[in-house]
Amino acid sequence: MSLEPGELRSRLRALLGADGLLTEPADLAPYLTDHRRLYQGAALAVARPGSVEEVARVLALCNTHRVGVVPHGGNTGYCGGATPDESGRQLVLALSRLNRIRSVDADNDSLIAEAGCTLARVQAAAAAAERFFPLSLGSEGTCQLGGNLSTNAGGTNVLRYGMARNLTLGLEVVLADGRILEGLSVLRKDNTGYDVKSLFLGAEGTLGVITAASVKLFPMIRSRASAFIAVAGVRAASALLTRMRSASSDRVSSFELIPRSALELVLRHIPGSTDPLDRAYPWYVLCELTGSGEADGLDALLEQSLAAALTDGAILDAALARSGPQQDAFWGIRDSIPEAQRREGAGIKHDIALPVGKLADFMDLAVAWVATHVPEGRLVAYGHAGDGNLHFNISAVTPAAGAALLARTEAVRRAIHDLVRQFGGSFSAEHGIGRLKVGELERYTSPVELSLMQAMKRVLDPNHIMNPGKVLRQP
Ligand code: 2HG
Ligand code: ZN
Repeated sequence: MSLEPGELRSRLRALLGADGLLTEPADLAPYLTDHRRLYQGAALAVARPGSVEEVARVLALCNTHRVGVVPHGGNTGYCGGATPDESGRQLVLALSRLNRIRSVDADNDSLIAEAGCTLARVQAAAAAAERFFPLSLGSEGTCQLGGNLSTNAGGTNVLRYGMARNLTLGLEVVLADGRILEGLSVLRKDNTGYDVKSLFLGAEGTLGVITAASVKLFPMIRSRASAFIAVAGVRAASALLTRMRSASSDRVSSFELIPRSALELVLRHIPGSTDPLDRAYPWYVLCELTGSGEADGLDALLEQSLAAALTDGAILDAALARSGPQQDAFWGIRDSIPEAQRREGAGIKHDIALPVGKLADFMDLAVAWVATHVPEGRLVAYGHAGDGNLHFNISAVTPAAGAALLARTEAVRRAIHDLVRQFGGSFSAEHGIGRLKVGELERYTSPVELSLMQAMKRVLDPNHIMNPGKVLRQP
């Protein structure tokens, strides 16, 4: 029952009004490529529904006529999950007009927001009610809640609060056939059958479109103590994590590992950045303790713990942030690593997770492997070490080495991911699968689990219209 593209566009225009449908090439352009510019797609049009009912009508129409639909949030993903394919026959479904905070319930510590709200807006709405929404990522000013939930985003507070999935109480989802699943529960306890919402978290829009969510809030953060700490290596960093968690009554909320190579990229490419310490060290940790009381004494606690660690030789040096701007400067370094690496030139990215206790053993082997097998590359492995997630990235040693490095991408990826598997790790910790890692999912997922995923796809999207070719290969 395929419709000719012009006819489909006029039906969509009738459903959404002229403002709700973009068809001009210049208007479509920003929706057709991903943040990393890995993919350049084409599309029939971009639908911009202004209500859940409009999303439902668009999906029902597309389902009837077998038109692929690609949900699109803030377009900050790393795996091409929000980019249409090259056929020009898919419809991009932008959620940005669904951008209301529907309610904030401070007594229940919950908030209901629509998918197109930026993450920063959700955080601000929580803060306005003196509450804290802990999901936090470098792209929070641009990324949207729907995308965060659809990719089960992680970020820098996972250690204390968990990933997007752990912060979700309920979802409103439009299914492929246009039915609306109204599941905006704000309950923390609700054992009534299967956890259906869980299917849509991390499904990257392949099973339905998340249009709104109820999420958990927490007591407002009123004190923060941060330090930029030099350590000898990953083993020392892991030991420091254990030590800091016990010493602080588990108030470590972020524990980010930064190698010297990453700090050097930031110093080279990000204007205004400065080295927090007065000499170079091989590895650093950005550690932050947070608390809900004004006078939690976190600065003193951090200072004393680090002084003891220095005396014991557990760390090499540390700079404590003495003010908000100093904390922002530490976070500025951490958050600008991806941009600095992009400015440096060609690189290969891996988003891996390992059991925290195996991180150092893994790194011993992986660092040696890169040094031996990838002479064109310099390792820039950084990230959320507190929860075992490293961005095991490799930058070209010189601009001239870029092409040779990229030519090895597949072989390097295979070697690193095979090693990750040997250590019981994951080849995609927080960036998802999108289009980029469909082959990896097939390689590293057990046949039983993969067949369950395919079965769920068949039940929820029998006509394969939902984000076709993402997560699972098109049959
Ligand atoms: C981060 O932690 C992001 O900064 C991006 O997840 C990681 O660029 C990357 O590889
Ligand atoms: Zn990350």
